[in-house]
Formats: sequence, C-alpha cells, structure tokens
Amino acid sequence: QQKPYTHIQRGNFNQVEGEDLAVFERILTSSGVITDHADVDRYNQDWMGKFRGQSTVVLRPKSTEEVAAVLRHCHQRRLAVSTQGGNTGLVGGSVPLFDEIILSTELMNDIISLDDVSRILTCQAGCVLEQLNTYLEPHDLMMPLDLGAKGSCHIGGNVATNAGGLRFLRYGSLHGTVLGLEAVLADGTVLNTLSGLRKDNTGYDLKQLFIGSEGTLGVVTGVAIEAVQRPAATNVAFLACNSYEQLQHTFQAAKHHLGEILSAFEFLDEGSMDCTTANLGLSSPLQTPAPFYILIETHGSVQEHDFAKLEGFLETVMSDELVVDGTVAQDAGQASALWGIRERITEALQHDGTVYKYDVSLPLPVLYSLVNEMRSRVASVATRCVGYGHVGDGNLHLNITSSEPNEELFGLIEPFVYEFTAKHRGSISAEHGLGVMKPHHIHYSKPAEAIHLMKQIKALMDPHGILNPYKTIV
Ligand code: FAD
Ligand code: 2HG
Ligand code: ZN
Repeated sequence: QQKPYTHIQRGNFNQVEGEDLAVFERILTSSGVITDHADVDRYNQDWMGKFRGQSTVVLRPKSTEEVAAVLRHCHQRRLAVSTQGGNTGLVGGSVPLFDEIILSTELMNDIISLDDVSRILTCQAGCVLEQLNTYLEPHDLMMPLDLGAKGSCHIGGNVATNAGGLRFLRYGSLHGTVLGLEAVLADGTVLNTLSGLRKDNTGYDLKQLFIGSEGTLGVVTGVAIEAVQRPAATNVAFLACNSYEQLQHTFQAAKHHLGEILSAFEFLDEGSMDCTTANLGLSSPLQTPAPFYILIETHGSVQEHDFAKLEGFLETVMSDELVVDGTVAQDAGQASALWGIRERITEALQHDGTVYKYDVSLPLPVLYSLVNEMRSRVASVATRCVGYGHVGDGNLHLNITSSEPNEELFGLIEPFVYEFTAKHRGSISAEHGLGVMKPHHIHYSKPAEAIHLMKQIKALMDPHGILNPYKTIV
C-alpha cells in the first residue's frame, strides 16, 4: 500500500483455510471459487492502481441464497469479507486491505423483471449499469443515473456508494430512485425489501441504510429501481467562460431559461481540458482556450420547444457576455464527443502517474476557491492541479497529480483540503464515499453524535465486524 495506509493493523480475523475453501466449493461449485494467484490478482488491484489487497480467494456467488450461505460461514468463522462490484470505486473501498475474502457480484447479473407501466426495474446487484440501459432502451426508458464508469460499474456498487454522476441534477439521488433492495446481513440473514412501491411509510426505511454504506452493513443482492423516460429530444452545448463568476451566472441563467429540461450542468477548468488533450489526444471543440468550460445538456419531449429554450438561453448568456464561445452538438455523435471530454478526465489524469483525488461538496460561491488556493500551495511540486465536476450539484472534483507518490506534496494537500471544506460546512465526500481513504476524516463533515450512532448501527448489524473492515466507519 501507498502511505498513509501502511499504518493500519490487520484486524483479529481468522485466515482462510483448506476446510473453508471446501465449504465454499460446496456452496458455489468450483467455478465460483477462484484461488489461482494470477486470477485473484486483478481483484486485489483497484481501478486507480493505488490500493492493493493481499487476498488469496475470490468467491463469485450466483444467487442470494449462495451469498447468504457464504456469509453465514464467514460470520461463524470470523473471516473478513470485502464485497466487490465492478471495482471502479475511487476511494479504495472495493479491494481488500489485507487478506479479506473478495466476494464478487460479477455472476449475479440477471434482470428479474421490468414493470413498464410503473417503470420499475428489478435486477440482481451485479448487473452492469450500461447493460441495464441497453435493456431499457426498447422500452423507451433509461436508468436514472449515468457515470463515466457505466461500462464496468454494477448497480449494486452504485447503490453501495450512493453514486451521483452526470444527471443527478435532473433525476436525483438513489435515495429517491431506489424503491426496494434485497441485502444479506453479515450473519447470512436475508433482508428482502424488494418492493416496487413509491410510497411506503411502515416503520423505518431500512433500505436507505444500505444506500451509501459501502459494503459495511450487508451485501446488496437485488435492486428495484425506478427507470425514467428516455428523452425524445436531447441537446448538448459546450460553452466557455472567462471567469468562475461568469460560470455561476451562467448556471443561474440555465436554471431560469431551461428549467425542468436541464439534465446536466457540468464544468471543467482549463487544466482539465489540457489534460484530456495532452494525455488522451482529444481536441477541444472550441477555437480559443478559456479558463472554464461548461457542458449543458437538456432532456425533453419536443425538440423544437427545447431548442427554442436553448436558443433563448444562449442568446442571453452571449449578449450578457457571460459566455465567450460555444458550440451546440448537431447530432448524437457530436453530443457523445462533447460528453467524452468531460467523462474521460478521470482516465486522462491517470496518465500523469500518481493522482491525489478529492470529491467535495461546497457552497457554489467558494467551490472554485479551493482549486485556486490548492494550486498556489502545490505549484512547485505538482504536475497538475485541476478542478471539474457537477457544478450544478455543488460537487467539485479536485485532482492533483505528480509523476510518482510524493510525501511533500501529500503534506501540502492534507489536511488543508479537509480543513477548507469543513470551514465552509461542505462535505469531504460528495459522492465517492469514504472507503479506506477517508474514514479517519469523517469528523470534518459529521458531528460526534452522528459518528457514534453510525458505529452503534455497524456493531448491531455486523457484530464481528467482518464486512469491509478498515473502511467507512472504523
Ligand atoms: P466497486 O468499486 O466494486 O465497490 C465500491 C464500494 O461498494 C466498495 O466499498 C464495495 O465494497 C461496495 N460494494 C460494491 N458492490 C456491493 C454490493 N453488491 N453490496 C454491498 N457493497 C458493495 N462515482 C460517482 O458517484 N459519480 C461519478 O460520476 C463517477 N464517475 C466515475 C468515473 C470513472 C471513470 C470511475 C472509474 C469511477 C467513477 N465513480 C463515480 C466512482 C463510483 O463510486 C463507481 O464508479 C461506482 O458507483 C462503483 O460501482 P462498482 O460496481 O464499480 O463498485
Ligand atoms: C466524475 O464526475 C467522477 O467524473 C470521477 O466522479 C471524478 O476522478 C474524479 O475525481
Ligand atoms: Zn463525479
């Protein structure tokens, strides 16, 4: 592991023995149990190449019953388990830290049902987000969330991280769109709340506990989610602003002119654009470089109405000189090329070598000040310090890169980034979760009473602490 994760001690768990493997093979059949070192390796390594576990076994159940039988055994034997979906998480939550068993949901990819009147899709947790979208397309529906990792991430992983993504602004949080969940608790108890009801106030809404709990309270095995209408009309515009002040006014104008059809308001700064052009060979759609770029998307039902609204908006922001340059996609290919620039920044940054990644919520007026202040702190040491993200949701992605891990650089970044966020009453994790990276910093965003209650809930639901130890709540 890279510093500063090397100080964490292995918990008091048993090690997997031959007899445990024999039990797992009886439960899962042999193809569900992977022990070959080379095969296990890819599950130990996270997407960023920053976190690496030392697990010796991957279990791949196909059904809820198999997950339950595995966990019942692990609970009795005090074997630690790290659940893994598509392994695209960005805070080190999806890979073990030591020798935790990796429980992969990759074989749990059945679609159970689609009620296309109420638009409720029910599926197993290991379904890949993009594949769910493909399945919904002929029904004129789509998933209520979208993110750059769609080709690999699982819906169970999305739920476990409470992923936000690119269209959160329009379709909202998984806390609203997930209508029911099935989860297996640490001791193997199956909790089936897979209802497709939009309204249900019978007691505590337990499914909400699993949304964003990062695999620490149970393994999500099934999801009932409300799909949304696939828009008949989509427009994408890519704009340039000369200042962050102008960008904020452009956001206000977008809300005003585009109202309910606004489906995304994303931003990237010049450094982010430079990174995609230098590291991925993409080219800016605009002639002149600018300090800030905005990607706006509309989703509506009548193209001529939406286009008229978009034109009204563009006229205002151009004549008020809020926007200095811009382009509107003429077809789906152009729209996806514009989206590609925004979606591929994370991938582009990886090419620099080491990436220090932060994901904060801040009040909009101070959101970009964090990037400016950080840039001047790290200027002499970092390769790049860039800001981009879901500005419409007050969510900044701050990324600082260097060619290799650098202690001095890390010391300039932390705890400053957390102190700045706490000073402005922001969140140190807007959408990626805490994983192994941030549990010790949770106090910057949550009061002691809330942390205490979270620990009590964890102890109640997972008394031996076998589920994703060292992560989220420690
Ligand atoms: P994993 O990475 O496998 O796991 C993530 C966490 O969830 C781990 O703690 C794991 O233990 C737990 N987990 C996984 N499956 C289950 C389950 N079935 N039951 C219980 N726990 C489980 N995130 C955003 O919020 N918005 C974005 O826009 C966004 N864009 C991204 C773009 C890229 C290119 C990448 C690489 C990542 C991005 N992410 C984004 C990070 C995001 O958290 C993940 O992409 C996604 O939600 C994780 O799903 P996964 O299946 O890969 O989960
Ligand atoms: C995004 O919005 C993702 O592109 C990833 O949440 C952000 O890499 C990041 O910092
Ligand atoms: Zn994001």
